[in-house]
Amino acid sequence: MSEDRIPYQPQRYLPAEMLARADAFLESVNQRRSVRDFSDEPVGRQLIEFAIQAASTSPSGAHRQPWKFVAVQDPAIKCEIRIAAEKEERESYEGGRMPEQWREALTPIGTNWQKPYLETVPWIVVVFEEVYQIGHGGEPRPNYYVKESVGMACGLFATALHWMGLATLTHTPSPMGFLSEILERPQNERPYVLFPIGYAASDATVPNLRRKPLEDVSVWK
Ligand code: IYR
Repeated sequence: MSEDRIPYQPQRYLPAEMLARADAFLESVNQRRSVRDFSDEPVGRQLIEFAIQAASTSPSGAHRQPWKFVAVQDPAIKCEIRIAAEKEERESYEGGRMPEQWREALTPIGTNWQKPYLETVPWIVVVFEEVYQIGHGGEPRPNYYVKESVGMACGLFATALHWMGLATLTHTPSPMGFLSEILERPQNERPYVLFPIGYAASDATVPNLRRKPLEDVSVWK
């Protein structure tokens, strides 16, 4: 039974130490950028395992942990994913599925339907949301706040990768149904987001964007 309770005494720091830690963390995460130019340099499986474990510490509705991280290293599967993703993306960008206003919003990001990085990267991790659980007798069992839970886990995942010096991109080829087929996932799992993971290429560039300052993203009462 999970009615068990155990003591919890998280680490406390002196006020000055708290500020220094806050500053160091912000300094680090503020250097994270979404990368689309990757190196094909290999990345050890252990690093991906650590990132998945870090992500899986996320809070979740009723502690259902409604996520599955599918880590792909096999070049044949990466190739299949690229072909299927580009087919959908081409239809979105050029087949009129993406409204003009949306395409305009993406102009500064410089994206198009081509996704060569899906084959360059040493790893692709596709995150699936577990829409419902399947009980021991095969019966469906509801999960709660699935999108919120998986979203938070994905934020932790991207942060963990950045912390260890890897680059990634939050990629949502749309629609993503093909990922369930290629990766042979069960009915109760739905693709949520795809992370290409590797080192940034030595000549990688990113758009010169600015982050909203504190006063634009906060309200104080
Ligand atoms: N899924 C497409 C389009 C795209 C959408 C948003 I919102 C972005 O911030 C970036 C891209 C793609 O991956 O290209």
